Amino acid sequence: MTKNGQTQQFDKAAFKAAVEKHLTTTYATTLANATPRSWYLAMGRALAEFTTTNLLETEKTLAEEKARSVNYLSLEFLIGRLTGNNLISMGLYENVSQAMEEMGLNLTDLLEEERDPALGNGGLGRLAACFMDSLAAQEYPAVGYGLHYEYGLFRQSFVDGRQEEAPDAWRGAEGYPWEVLRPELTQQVNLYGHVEAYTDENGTACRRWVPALTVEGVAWDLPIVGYGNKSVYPLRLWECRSTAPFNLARFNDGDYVGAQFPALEAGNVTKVLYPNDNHDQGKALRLMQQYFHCACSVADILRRHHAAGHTIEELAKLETIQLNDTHPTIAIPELMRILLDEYKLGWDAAWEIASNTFAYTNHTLLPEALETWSEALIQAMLPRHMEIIFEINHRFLQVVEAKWPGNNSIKRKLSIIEEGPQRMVRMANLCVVSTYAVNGVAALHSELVKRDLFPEFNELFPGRLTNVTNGVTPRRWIKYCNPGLSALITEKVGEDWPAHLEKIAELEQFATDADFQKRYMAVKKENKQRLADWVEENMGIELDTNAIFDIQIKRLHEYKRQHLNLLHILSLYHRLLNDPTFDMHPRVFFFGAKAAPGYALAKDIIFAINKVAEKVNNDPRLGGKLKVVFVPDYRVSLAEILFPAADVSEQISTAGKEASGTGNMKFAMNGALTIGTMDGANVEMREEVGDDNIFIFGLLVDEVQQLKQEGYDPYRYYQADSVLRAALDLLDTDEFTPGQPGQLSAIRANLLDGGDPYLVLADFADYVKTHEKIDAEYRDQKTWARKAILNTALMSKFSSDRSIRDYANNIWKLDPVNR
Ligand code: 73E
Repeated sequence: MTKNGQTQQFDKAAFKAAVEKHLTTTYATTLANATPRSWYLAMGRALAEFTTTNLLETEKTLAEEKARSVNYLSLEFLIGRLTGNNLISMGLYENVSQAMEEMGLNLTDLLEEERDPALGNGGLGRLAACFMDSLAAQEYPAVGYGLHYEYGLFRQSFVDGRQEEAPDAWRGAEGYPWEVLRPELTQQVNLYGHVEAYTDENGTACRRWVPALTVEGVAWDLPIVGYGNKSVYPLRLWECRSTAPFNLARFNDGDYVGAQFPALEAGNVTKVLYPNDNHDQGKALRLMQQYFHCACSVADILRRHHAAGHTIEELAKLETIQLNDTHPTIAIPELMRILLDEYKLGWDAAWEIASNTFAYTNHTLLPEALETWSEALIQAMLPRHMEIIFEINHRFLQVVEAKWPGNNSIKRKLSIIEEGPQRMVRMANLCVVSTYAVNGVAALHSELVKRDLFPEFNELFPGRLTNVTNGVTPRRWIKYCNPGLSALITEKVGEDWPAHLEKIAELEQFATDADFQKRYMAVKKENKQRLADWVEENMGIELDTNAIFDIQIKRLHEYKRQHLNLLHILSLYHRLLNDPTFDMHPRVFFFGAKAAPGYALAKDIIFAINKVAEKVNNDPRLGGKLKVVFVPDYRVSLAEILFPAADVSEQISTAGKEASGTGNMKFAMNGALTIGTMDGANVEMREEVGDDNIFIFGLLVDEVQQLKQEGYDPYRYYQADSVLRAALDLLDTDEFTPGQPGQLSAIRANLLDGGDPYLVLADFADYVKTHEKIDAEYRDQKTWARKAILNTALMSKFSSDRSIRDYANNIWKLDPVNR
């Protein structure tokens, strides 16, 4: 790496020529006719020439070094735009900016031409993207394996306040400039059919799968560029294609549509990302996606392993496979099938390899998100895998019997197969039984995994269940998205903090420095202005940047309690209109959230917030003190504007429900103060910044559990608290939907008669009181500045570099390989 972080030989004239060449030969346009979009595409292709070369070089080095690597298997990688981020990692941002300027173009504008690749739903997919960035930055040998969805997460718009969904063709008609097709890596994937017994040439009884359908997996690589180094790792995304568009025999029989059936079905497998976050829908096509992903990935891992000259017996020594939640679990029986049926290993030898290769990350305790698949479905689609799952379970239940002799209720509870009218396969149980490590994603969550989800497994396999607290990449989430803050940090602690976030702690000494406070708050103000400009331009709402910017951005889910935030807003509205003594600092409440298309209450909450926003933003009686902004189509590129502009970060899930959260970390790094419950990683953030620099409220996990056990009665809170009552009752009027009362009643009904499953009412009073404290403290700008600076300074633990080092040292046993 050179002094300014440049890892590339950069020849400006050659680069400009390459851009022009792509403009004409790849995109068939002329210099005179080129649109900003064609310039962006041509620039992307010119840059991808560097990354593709380095990707191939990195592959070669790692094979030659016989390095141990991690394979990160995930159905989701929410990578966001690559161009700006890759320029930073390559150390070429300034050079390219200058080159483009010489061609009469503004780099910042060109970067806006890129569509977000939204190949994920929320935190789980975004975590996978941060982890790839940190693996590459620290040169831990890695391949990310995912799916090449034709359509990413739906695009959201609001029509009269209601969410509408549109398909997201993220690659555009021209294709994505950063991706490279790897035809030589194509895999065949089998489906359906039956299992047959046969005797091999040695007289051994064997079994084999006779599939009914074969499809093709085509690999597209996206470059994950190591920050400040020369390594480029592949994010390998599989696209499903049909092997033969026609079944000739059936075609000749005159069955034209039937002959195309395999093509139609195969063409659908990687069409679209399932839009559910923290929810399992159990659709057959989703199981097909999962198997397709696993079959291609496992085959590719074995191909690399052999190409590097290793034997199958050495697999667990050289490769580890991390399962990002249970979505890629079917990779376990897939590897077992290959070892048993293709390599002809005995069960014990195969199990020894497989169970030492896989590790599993649990991301959620929510019962509706724990995956189960019907045995009948697996049996039909993957008959040999079902046999292998039964055998794994059979042997596992013998271990349970040895530990708890004669205890059938424990066996029923731990069994991989759930008995019932429809037998179901519990994917999490299969994972815990078949992997060498299982981790939760924050300290509290991992304790709850051990205590509440898997207590018997923890006894049976001591040491297998551990914690790795999540993190986020400081490259995208500070350096790239907050250039003002980044310049300030660099001035005070030097320029290598993005790769060594520990350095950021040196800012602590400036927290009380009046001059630094001023400059830090000036940067915050600029970032608030950038967001206000976006809102004005895109939504036509005018905002005052002196107001407190209070932001909740995450998927819409009851457990995340956007409706608690809404009730607080309603209480402020009520008090501003009815209590002449009530005073508050002006505040803008921002929301950004997509609801799963089938999640009715979540969509009702979006509608309610939009309706309240409409009224509040136009009500002169409020004197501009209260504004509500629900940004449409919340996505990574919008997050990059929202996080740096926040004064207050809303992290208000019911304690015990949010496994970690990662937005909480991005906000705090960028100097927002958190209002949060003792949930997920909030607990560890409080440990880092100290109780004075975070606003904690609400019931603790054990209090939540106790209250539920005692029999929680939301009406008690409704009757006892007149502010709460006023807020809830507003939802039953036509205040926000003139002439149409009852349009917002579903939320009130869910909270009162529906039993308030996430204890919104129980936490309301403390939440309101804590917001009053925030209001008071914001008025003292010096104190606020000190606290905001301390939040930035004390967040180094939450770099995903630290998370990856924890995985590498404690789970994967992986060493970096420097290029
Ligand atoms: O708390 C977050 C966590 O920060 C958790 O809800 C989320 O994962 C993040 C990263 O660890 C998560 N997403 C899912 N489960 N947990 C999920 C489940 C099914 C489909 C899609 C996503």
